[in-house]
Amino acid sequence: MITRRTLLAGLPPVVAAARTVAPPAPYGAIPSPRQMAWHELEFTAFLHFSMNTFTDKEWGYGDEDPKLFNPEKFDANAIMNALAEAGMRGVILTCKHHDGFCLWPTKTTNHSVFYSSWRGGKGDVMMDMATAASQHNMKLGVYLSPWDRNNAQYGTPDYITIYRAQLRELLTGYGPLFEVWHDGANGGDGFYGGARAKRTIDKNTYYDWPRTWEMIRGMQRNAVIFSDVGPDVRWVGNERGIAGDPCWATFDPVGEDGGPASPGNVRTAESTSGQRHASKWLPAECDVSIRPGWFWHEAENAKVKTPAQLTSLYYQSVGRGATLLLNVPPNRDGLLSAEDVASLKGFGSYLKGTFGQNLAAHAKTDATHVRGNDKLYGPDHLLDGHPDTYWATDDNVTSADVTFDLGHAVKFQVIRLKEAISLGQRIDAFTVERWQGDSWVPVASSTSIGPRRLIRLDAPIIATRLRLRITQASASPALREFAVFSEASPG
Ligand code: FUL
Repeated sequence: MITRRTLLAGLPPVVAAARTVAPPAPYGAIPSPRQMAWHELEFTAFLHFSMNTFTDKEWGYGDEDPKLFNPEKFDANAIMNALAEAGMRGVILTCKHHDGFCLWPTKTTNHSVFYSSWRGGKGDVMMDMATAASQHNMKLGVYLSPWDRNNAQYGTPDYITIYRAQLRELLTGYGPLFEVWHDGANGGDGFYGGARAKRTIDKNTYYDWPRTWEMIRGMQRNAVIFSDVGPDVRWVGNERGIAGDPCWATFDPVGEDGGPASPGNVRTAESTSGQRHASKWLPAECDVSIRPGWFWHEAENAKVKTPAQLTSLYYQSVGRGATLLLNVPPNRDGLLSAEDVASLKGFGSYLKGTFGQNLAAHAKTDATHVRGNDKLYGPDHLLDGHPDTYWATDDNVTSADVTFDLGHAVKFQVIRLKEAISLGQRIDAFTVERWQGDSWVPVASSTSIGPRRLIRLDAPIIATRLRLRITQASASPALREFAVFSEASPG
């Protein structure tokens, strides 16, 4: 007769254990599978490249001659290579900025590459990017500005039909996309097909965003949708690339007047830190340019952020659980400038040199609490590098410690923690200590973890034993990683 005992005895220990101690129930809002995949990207590129590159502007009026667009040496592979080398895992292209010029041969307007001098009107920037992205194992995303200063219909319902047709072309013609990006800059002066007028729209109602988002879901199920209010990823509330500390992954956006929020109408002060215990999983993305402007300008070639500045931004965005969307604008040749490539290279080697190896990976662990005393939830999982395993405690335990015996003196400067976010954001505060002489001495304390928390110490320290103390949690902790790293020099 097959009993439960004989059945379990035949299974590998981990599976058998899975049947005896149930995992913790999720706490609060939890990420969707598309958000889970997006969190793993950490660091992605923005490419602001368009008519403005040739007119030396940041916001084109919309009356520019399409013939001006002519990036003779455009090489999507070279661009992609530099981005991938820097450690970026995805790239978002400005398919259309506010001036309305389209980087793909759209059927919806005459204001596109099709009417440019570039490749005799036969070029398609988006297609080249899609091909290069798949060759470099990079994800591709699109930015399609809702505001269109070229289009005669802007401000009327007909423009919404055009905008959606443009989305349809982009979302059905270039393979899988990871992110669809809409900004909140909307309405104002423009060419508008020759009207040269000022057109204002109602940010809450004009675009009927819920209908557009539904359409996007229908075409690209796995793509996250970004805007000031999500629905998948929120703007961090500034263009400096800096998340709040703490930066909670949960957020309930509210309009500037306290009413309903929409892209372009949100209390951005609250976007930076999110809100603990909000009802939506709506993590922050930090967009920032490697240069002062979003587009390439000759005059800014000497103002490219250094690897050390990028490193500092990385800790203030990725290190606080957000994603870093770093803009690197191609120049008039259609290539990244040497200054930008050099900086990316320096920063990329910092990332590789620093995060290649968890120096605590072989430590002996010991936890004050383990869920059901079951190895399946044991503290070794903090070190196994596996994305799906975690250390957890029983439901009623909201403070607990893990000690790490490193076996020998280890010098490090960076600490990384990750929660098992499929179970929600559970931890409110923690401390890391080292054993010094005859007592535990605090090394660092912090609050939110979520997908990731990096702590960069002012100077390297040496330790043989470390202790992680979860000092406050809203639900029993479920932690995926504890790691320490030695910093490489930036650049
Ligand atoms: C803003 C735009 O107005 C800027 O030009 C830039 O594209 C930035 C990323 O988003 O809303």
